[in-house]
Amino acid sequence: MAVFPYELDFNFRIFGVKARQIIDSRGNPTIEVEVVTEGYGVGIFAAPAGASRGMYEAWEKRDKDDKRFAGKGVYTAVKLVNEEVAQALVGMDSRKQFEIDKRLIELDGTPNKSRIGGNAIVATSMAVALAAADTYGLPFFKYIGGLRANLLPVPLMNIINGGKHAGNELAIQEFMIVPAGVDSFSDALRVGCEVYYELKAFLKETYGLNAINVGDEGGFAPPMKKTEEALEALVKAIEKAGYDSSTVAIALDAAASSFYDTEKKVYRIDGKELTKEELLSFYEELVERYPIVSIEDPFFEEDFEIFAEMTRRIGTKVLIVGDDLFVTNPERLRKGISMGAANAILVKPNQIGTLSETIEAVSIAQDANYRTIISHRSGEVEYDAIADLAVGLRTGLIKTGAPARGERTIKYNRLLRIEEMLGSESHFPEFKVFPRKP
Ligand code: 2PG
Ligand code: MG
Repeated sequence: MAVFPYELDFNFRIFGVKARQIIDSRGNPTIEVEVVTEGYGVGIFAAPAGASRGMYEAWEKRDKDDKRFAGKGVYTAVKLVNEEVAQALVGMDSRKQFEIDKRLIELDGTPNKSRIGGNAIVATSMAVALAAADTYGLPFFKYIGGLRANLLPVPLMNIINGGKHAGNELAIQEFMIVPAGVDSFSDALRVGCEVYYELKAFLKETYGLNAINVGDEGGFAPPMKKTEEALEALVKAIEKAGYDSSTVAIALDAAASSFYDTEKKVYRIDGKELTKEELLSFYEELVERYPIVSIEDPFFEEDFEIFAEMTRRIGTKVLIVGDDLFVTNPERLRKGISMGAANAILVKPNQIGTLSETIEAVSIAQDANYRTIISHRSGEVEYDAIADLAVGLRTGLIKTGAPARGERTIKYNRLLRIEEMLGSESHFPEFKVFPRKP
């Protein structure tokens, strides 16, 4: 096709942008944006929300002074999208994602997207991309990645919740299973579910009925106090399901900023106060004793140096993932790469606010041989686009909670459908997406 008609293809022009307030998986309001093109392509997306948010994330705009929804409403953000943002985007070419995101950033005019709100911007940015894909008649992962979009991700499934996601005393926020030693995504999901059932039975038997209540991401929130208790439970569940560490490994998200005392400069974990050096030794010990392949946010999000030290010491054995550390921000990621801090990045579109910047962060990471993990938030909405992003951007890894609760399963189920769509073209990463085989 010649270039000239491309520009003249008005089907892709944005015809309308409409925002509304809906609620997320915690019952909190969030903004949903719908974009329609002149060729009747429709894209719709809603901003998820974190509980353990990084300090440097794009600003989540909420109506603090409005009593409705206890000050958590997003009415102002909705109004801004329906008026200002809609006016700015209507008529633009929905395929020109980078131009559109630039326009959104300029329109906002603040360094952390606080005027219009990162939540409003991410919902708009993603909805535009989804509308363009729909106008083409392409599945979203194909629109994002074309023929290279054929790598299904290994799921990191959070089946024991602690930290800010649960009402228990576990300092570590997420205890995940990683069914990586299989040949396909569908097998990984099946194995993950089987371990989840066994964990439920084990917890009920050992800790009583209350132990099978679940936290924000659908993982169990048993009344445990110590890190090792949770790890032992995972190991038991994996064994009882008939697997070992050659099939199912373990990943942690410490979300350590949430148990760091910035004044005393200590980490409160397992009833102790640890210095960062002591905490590092504690992680080293855990990695020796358990089949741990990945540790996210092991330290406070300002301390790039200790991330670098940990990467030097055990980065060849385990993924060290920056989430609150990098907040999907290309600038913070570049700084981390230059210092050798971490060797993987958690990728959350709403942390940075636009799809373009998310893609940029993934590209920088991949070029630097950092692993990339597409991720949900603890407060989610029943949308599946991040599943497509994982395949489209070939991240090889996805983190989207327990294989339970609709706002999590919608992502897993989407990956099943993508795998089916790709058929024999689909690939699944080998265990070597992690630094070593456990
Ligand atoms: C995390 C996320 C998602 P939250 O820390 O990785 O699991 O939690 O959305 O609360 O920041
Ligand atoms: Mg995290």
